[in-house]
Amino acid sequence: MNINNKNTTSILLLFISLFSVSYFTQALDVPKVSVPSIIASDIEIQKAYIRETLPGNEISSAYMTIVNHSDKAVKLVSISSNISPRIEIYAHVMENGMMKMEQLNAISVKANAQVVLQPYGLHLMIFALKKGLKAGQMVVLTLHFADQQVVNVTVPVLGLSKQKHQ
Ligand SMILES: [Cu+2]
Repeated sequence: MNINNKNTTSILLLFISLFSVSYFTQALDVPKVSVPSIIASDIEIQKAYIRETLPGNEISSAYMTIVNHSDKAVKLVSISSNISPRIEIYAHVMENGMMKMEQLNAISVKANAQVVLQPYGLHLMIFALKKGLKAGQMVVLTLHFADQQVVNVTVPVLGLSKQKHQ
């Protein structure tokens, strides 16, 4: 999936989603800890967050920007965490005018480039949560890349429950 070809609409969506994230970050009761960007080797994870779950809901989603500072492409192939046995990569695609979710095997990030995981775009689905996720909680996600690189990122849970996932 080539997400470097951004058209005006996707740039607008990106702007709106960045705006919403900072709006929610300010408006909601997010813990006053600074969340540093995690740098392991040449891969940097920025602006990561996970959605709070609604009561009784075992599904959430996670968003972040994956920055590749190296001059080789990197590929995110799997994600693990102690909160869930099943975290998968999805994209939203338009099909006959309908937005659909489609599972992907990996996310490639070109050399010296970045890929944004965001609402209505690429994202991680977290299934079969062992416990509900509450705003303010911190969750460790382990990102496994194709070249054996592993990046652990500590991600805040944000209270975005006013937005439905799909
Ligand atoms: Cu999804």
